Amino acid sequence: MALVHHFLLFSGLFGTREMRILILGLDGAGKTTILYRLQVGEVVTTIPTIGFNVETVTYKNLKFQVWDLGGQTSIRPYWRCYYSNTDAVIYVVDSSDRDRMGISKSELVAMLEEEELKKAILVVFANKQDMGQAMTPTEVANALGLPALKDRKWQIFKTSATKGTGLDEAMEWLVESLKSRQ
Ligand code: G3D
Ligand code: MG
Repeated sequence: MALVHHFLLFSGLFGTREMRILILGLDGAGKTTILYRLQVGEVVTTIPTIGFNVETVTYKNLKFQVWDLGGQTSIRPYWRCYYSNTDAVIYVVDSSDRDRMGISKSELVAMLEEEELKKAILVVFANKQDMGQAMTPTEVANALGLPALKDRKWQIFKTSATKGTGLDEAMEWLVESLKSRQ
């Protein structure tokens, strides 16, 4: 099933209520590539005065917002402006970046503690699976501490954003999960 078909499902299923999905992860994980892969509309980049990029794609009543985690701690409080009414978080990991897996975990853990994200469904994209040295989804899940998550609906998928593989399956799971939660 093509991605666009999933979004038709999304927009049909959830009526007029806006669905908000954050795509987060360390820089270089593949978030922007994934956003363009969704091919549902124009990507608008805004740079709030505080100086971090937020990329947004709006498709009907669906809103995807993307920014990089990690780096400066001083700008973190400003992320909160974007957390409200978040239905799902797509967390993107560069599976071949073993050195930064620990940072990726601590960023994820910190983010999941946000009150506004307590009910958000978590979909992890173990991205860059086309790279020879990529960790398997199970290895990524364990490195991120996913099995220990409490009161969180989550799933991990292997993806290659550049090859376009795995994205359909992941989005399909997300659609079904959001549907069953309505
Ligand atoms: P970000 O938005 O999370 O910071 P980007 O990440 O989408 O900008 O991707 C960072 C780099 O990784 C890009 O390469 C991009 O092409 C590459 N990339 C993204 N997804 C994959 C993937 O699944 N496999 C491989 N091999 N590369 C991927 P450049 O060279 O443009 O910086
Ligand atoms: Mg980017």
